[in-house]
Amino acid sequence: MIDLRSDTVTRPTPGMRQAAFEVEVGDDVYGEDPSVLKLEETAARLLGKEAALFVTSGTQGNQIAALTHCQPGDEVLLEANAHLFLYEGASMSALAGVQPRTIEGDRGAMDPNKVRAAVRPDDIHFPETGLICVENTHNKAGGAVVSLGNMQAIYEVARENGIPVHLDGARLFNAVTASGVSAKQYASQADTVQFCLSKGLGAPVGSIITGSASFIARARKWRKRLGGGLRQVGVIAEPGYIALTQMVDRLADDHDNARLLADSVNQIAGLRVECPVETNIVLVNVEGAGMTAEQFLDELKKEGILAVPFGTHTVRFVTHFDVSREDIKEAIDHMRKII
Ligand code: TLP
Repeated sequence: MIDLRSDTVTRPTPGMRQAAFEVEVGDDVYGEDPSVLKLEETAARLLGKEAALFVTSGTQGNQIAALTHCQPGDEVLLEANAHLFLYEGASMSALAGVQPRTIEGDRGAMDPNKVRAAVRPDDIHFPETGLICVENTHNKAGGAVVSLGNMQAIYEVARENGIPVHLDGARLFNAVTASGVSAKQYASQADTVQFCLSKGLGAPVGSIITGSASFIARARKWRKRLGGGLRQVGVIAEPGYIALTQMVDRLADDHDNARLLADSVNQIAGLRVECPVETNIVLVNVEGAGMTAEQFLDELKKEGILAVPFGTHTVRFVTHFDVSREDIKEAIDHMRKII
């Protein structure tokens, strides 16, 4: 199988497995696991924040951010196709008791003027605007990099109004790799950042939230309330540390492979790449081949290729550590055959 469903399918490297085997562990709820402490310190330093918290997943990180920033009844502004809005089971509403309000973006970037216009005035009828969320790279926009300038402009609006900004940086290091802008620079345009260790960076489990020391102290309590206070967690934190310190540079290979996939797909009549490929995600429209996404995916599966539907006629392919350039060429050959 050539699995292009997501970069979440990457398996831990032999080095990560070995580290998990050998690592010295302690009880993290007592703050005694050396690997977790090392990972959190490293992540905080890398992003230029006071503190960091190791959490089980990107979804948990985003939800802890919403719970820590907001009060029930608040409104959260976010892009119309944000992961937080589309793919987290409405957990913001179910858990934090907040109301999401979406703003249609352009390749994942919200217009700062629209964000300003959406901030609620002080009026007894309205919710308080409790949080603004930005996503970078933007998954549903095909791995688009949201520019630092756009993030700066949104952060400006947020500060004018005393509203915190949370960055869903599940694939922040893909944005860093593609743009040359550092993680610290992106993180400086948000109060809190969540990024995933378990996507292109290859760790088996885990995400990080970074922010001020007081925010992280409150977030730690929310993590505990959600049952996310783990014990001898070094067995997953140590692979996470390897992901963060050794796996960032290789993301460029995934981006090259995504471009190869996109260029080759565009040469197959009936298939069309929907948007520019900036990172490791390729959205392919199959309507011209007279198929729905599901039909195309069924045919792909028969050929041993996996991808996911991203719309009626849109299929998403994600390149990652466990697919080689050869695999991409093979996948293309199968697509040609199907067409
Ligand atoms: N995205 C997954 C699916 O949930 C769609 C994927 O395969 O892309 N933020 C963004 C931008 C994400 O893309 C994801 C995962 C998350 C948050 C949630 O991370 P996890 O899966 O660790 O909860």
